[in-house]
Amino acid sequence: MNFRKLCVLGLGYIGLPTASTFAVNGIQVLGVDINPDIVETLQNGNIHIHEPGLRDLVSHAIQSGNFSASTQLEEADAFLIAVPTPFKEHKLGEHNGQKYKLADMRAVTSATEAIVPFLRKGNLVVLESTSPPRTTVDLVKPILERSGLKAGVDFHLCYSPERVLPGQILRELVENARVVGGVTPESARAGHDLYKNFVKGKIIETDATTAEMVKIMENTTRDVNIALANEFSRLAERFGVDVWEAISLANLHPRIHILNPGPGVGGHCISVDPWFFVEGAPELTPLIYNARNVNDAQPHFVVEKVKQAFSVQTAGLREASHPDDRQNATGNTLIGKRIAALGLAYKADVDDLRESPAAEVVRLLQKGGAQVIVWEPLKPNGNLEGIHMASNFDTAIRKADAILLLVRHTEFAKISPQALLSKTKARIAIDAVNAWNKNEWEKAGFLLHRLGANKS
Ligand code: SAJ
Repeated sequence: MNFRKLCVLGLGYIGLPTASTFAVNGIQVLGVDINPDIVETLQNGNIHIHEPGLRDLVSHAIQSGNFSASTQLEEADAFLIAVPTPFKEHKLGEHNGQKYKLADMRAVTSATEAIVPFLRKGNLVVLESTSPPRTTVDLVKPILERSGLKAGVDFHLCYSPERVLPGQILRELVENARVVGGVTPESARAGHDLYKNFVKGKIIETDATTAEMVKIMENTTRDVNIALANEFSRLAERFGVDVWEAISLANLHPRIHILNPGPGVGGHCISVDPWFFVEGAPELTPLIYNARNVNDAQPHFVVEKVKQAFSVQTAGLREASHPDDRQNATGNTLIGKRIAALGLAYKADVDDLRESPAAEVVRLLQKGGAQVIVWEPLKPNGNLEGIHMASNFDTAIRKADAILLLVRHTEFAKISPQALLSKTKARIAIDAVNAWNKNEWEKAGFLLHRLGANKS
């Protein structure tokens, strides 16, 4: 099948890179977003997202004459839906007393409804938004069929998950293998033909529900494995072991690859998608459910580490070498303490603050009585309710009692403790992401506490 014109619904982290990539590969693309500010920003030649290379790509797309943005759809050969599927803010599901989060499918529903008046015989519709299994056949298909046309007969319908890693989206979009699941084999073939315009990785055809499940399985696997690493960090502290050393040694085994512990799992994918399985089958998903809860609880563990750092300082110790020291850290140690938190993004070297575990740590510290100032170099004007952002690094650290590293941004990993001495009164540092070298920091005169390490 040949596609001359494509409508991309949703111009966010996935929609905009995908739309521009199609445009620079010769397809005429209309990018549609319900947010007029985003459309205006793009029409003025700016972008609203930080992603390496995206600014250049979008301007090439615009210069090619193939890309335009609008709040209104038009007829096209293909429609691609890339809108968010977050979870519901105020409603939880429950199974045997265990609460779980529910997918909020309103954006997918209204994007699909918006296509109906423009749908024509021979069109292709692709859903890319990560969605609970069976969304394509049970939600999207019936809505599109309100047009009077039949999916798989009059028009093609596919699910194709995006699998790109924020920070490397442009490269992975082209190079990663692409799974295209059709409601019929012909639909999958049509999806294949669309993506082959730019995908260099393999394009594999399957059915729509398998493609949906593949995507959630990928992110669930990562979530469960991170939960395991986070649990190892807790165990290592209990047993007086440095988890980072232990992980690097375990990973010498040819079939073991343990991920990194940290302040928790954030972002709009890995902390959300596993709930789609739990929602679909709560009685079949105890492991997935518990892993989610382990990761959601990890910010509390970081807060305990901070409390411990202050109480150890009071006791005149270096890193607590016995588990009891940890338990002795009282809830009062945070009151009145000034903490400079470095990083607010959900992970290293991105500017995305959504579902950020760093923000959760900051909120918990504040709840505990600490005054926290945050410096996020990739989003200096970021605005999260109740969180005090510094205007620069020096202001954040100047009057701090402790410096807490929450995100492993490259520029934070490069910080020289020696150079900090004259800029801050803090002599306690807490590293939740294993970016700083203990010897180096202690040589400079700091007490460095690392998550997952109580080794003296
Ligand atoms: N994290 C850890 N330890 C690790 C790795 C990550 O604590 O060892 C944390 C990160 O700091 C972050 C969270 O997990 O808070 C998620 O980060 P990530 O880099 O694992 O993943 P995302 O959410 O940026 O992107 C994922 C990717 N999925 C997989 O790697 C299986 C990406 O390929 C997907 O396209 C994306 O989700 C998505 O859109 O679903």
